[in-house]
Amino acid sequence: MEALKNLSPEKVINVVRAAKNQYLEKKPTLEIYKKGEADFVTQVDVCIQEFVRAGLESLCPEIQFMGEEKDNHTIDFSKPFWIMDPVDGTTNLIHDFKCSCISLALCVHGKIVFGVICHLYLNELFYAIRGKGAWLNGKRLSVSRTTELSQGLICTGTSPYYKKELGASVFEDLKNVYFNCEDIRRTGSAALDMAWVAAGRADACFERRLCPWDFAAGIILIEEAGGSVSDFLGAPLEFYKKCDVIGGNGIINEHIRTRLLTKK
Ligand code: 2AM
Ligand code: CA
Repeated sequence: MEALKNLSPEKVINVVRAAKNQYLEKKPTLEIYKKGEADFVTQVDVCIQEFVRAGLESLCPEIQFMGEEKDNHTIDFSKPFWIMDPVDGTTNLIHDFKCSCISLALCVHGKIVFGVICHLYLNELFYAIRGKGAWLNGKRLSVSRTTELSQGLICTGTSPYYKKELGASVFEDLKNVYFNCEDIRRTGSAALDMAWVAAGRADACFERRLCPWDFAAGIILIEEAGGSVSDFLGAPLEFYKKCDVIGGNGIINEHIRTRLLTKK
């Protein structure tokens, strides 16, 4: 927790909020570049990342910065680092589907100690501090109490960047969960799925092959709200590679895990 000692969570949250506000006020032109299959980056992603990176650097210059829109190969994982997705839900942003967020987490000695997820269109800012709970606009969050998968609302993503490679097995897994739960939701933002699990709005979420910036802040939100997060085998997530992610209230996670044919 050393890195947090001189760091005010409020100041970090204010940087994230300011990034959202300057985006909403200035709306940078939506120039779109393609990174891979169904995988895009816009001028908005780049502007928000640079705004937050610079703000964090002035607050705490010794903490490294890992961001989706930069080269991260020099990160020393044994030292503290931020993990940021400037826009989680970029495809939504491009379509004006209004379901995107900024996601920022602080990783210290392989553990997330602080996380913020800020909805770009709703007045909803989620944050969590290790040992101090998960919060939404000042209200403490708890995961749902649902115990039966048949009553569970489950968020998922379709891993569209790996459509040819994973598409068939993703939909096989989806079918197995869908026929045993109340219903499925697909927002297009893994970070928001996780924030909404922390808020008890959904009972669990799962998606294959997510990047660390998609799930880092969501981990601490769900855990501090009383739930749990793991990969499809039940192992903790790691922050230097892509992971298959299940987050939930802790009971529903296990029900989902048994329904997934694809364990890797
Ligand atoms: P993004 O909107 O920041 O691109 C959608 O299924 C989820 O997967 C979103 O959270 C999306 O984040 C994320 N995602 C996008 N590109 C990805 C990639 N190349 N690998 C893994 N996850 C990705
Ligand atoms: Ca992104």
